[in-house]
Amino acid sequence: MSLMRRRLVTGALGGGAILGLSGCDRLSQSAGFMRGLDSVEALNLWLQRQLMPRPALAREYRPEQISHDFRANGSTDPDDPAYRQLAANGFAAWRLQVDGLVERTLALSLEDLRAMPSRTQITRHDCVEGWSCIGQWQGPTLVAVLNIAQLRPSARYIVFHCADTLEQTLDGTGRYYESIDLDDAVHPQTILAHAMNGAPLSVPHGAPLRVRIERQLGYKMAKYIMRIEVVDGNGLARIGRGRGGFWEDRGYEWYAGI
Ligand SMILES: Nc1nc2c(c(=O)[nH]1)N[C@H]1C(S)=C(S)[C@@H](COP(=O)(O)O)O[C@H]1N2
Ligand SMILES: [Mo]
Repeated sequence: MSLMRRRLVTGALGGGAILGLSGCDRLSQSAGFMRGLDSVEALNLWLQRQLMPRPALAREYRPEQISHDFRANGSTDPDDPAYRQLAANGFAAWRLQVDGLVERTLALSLEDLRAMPSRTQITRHDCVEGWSCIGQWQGPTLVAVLNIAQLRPSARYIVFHCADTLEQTLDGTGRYYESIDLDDAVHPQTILAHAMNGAPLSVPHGAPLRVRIERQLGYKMAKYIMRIEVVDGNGLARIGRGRGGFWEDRGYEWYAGI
């Protein structure tokens, strides 16, 4: 079966992680193939919504089901100097910037975020590489933070800008970033997690803050978040290489439904 067919079928069955899409570090596509992917991706998204509408809530698990050893993946110890300096001081000087199409730009400290009402959820993390781990996550909902900033009417996507550079490139497009639509942004399980398994989020898992988007694959769940940018319907084209995320820029699907 061709890769494109396989993407369609796995997407339609909703089993992308289980049926084995290529690993994060293995997939690289030519520009020509990427253009071909757009229509397939649109069809895949359509099929997924027709046959497998996004479930209202992702499954939540019991405390005894939490994985003893939650694997860390991708960047696990960013060496970017600004990040290292923040980490060395316990992220006291770190601020979450919230800007773009908002009425009020924000600069929230870790204390600000910890003081907000939070949600705690035990969920399964599915990596596109084919492994899964169950963990407990705690933090304010993304929508609560967005409501403080107040979205402008033209807002369509939420972009997470991260501290880590996963690939060294001359133009800076090797920095990790991700994006989601407003449907996922306002979802009750979409949280900005500052704690994992009852402890402050560790550096391997994205300290000081990472997002949880429980109906999508692991690569959507940006770690080391520095800035949340709200953009309009054309906004993703202006960021990175224009496809809405570090891995999307390298061939992965933007909507990574499980
Ligand atoms: N900033 C950043 N976020 C990231 C990544 C990364 O390399 N950098 N890797 C992604 C991938 S592919 C996965 S599977 C998860 C891994 O999260 P974990 O390290 O907590 O297991 O983070 C995602 N978010
Ligand atoms: Mo992943």
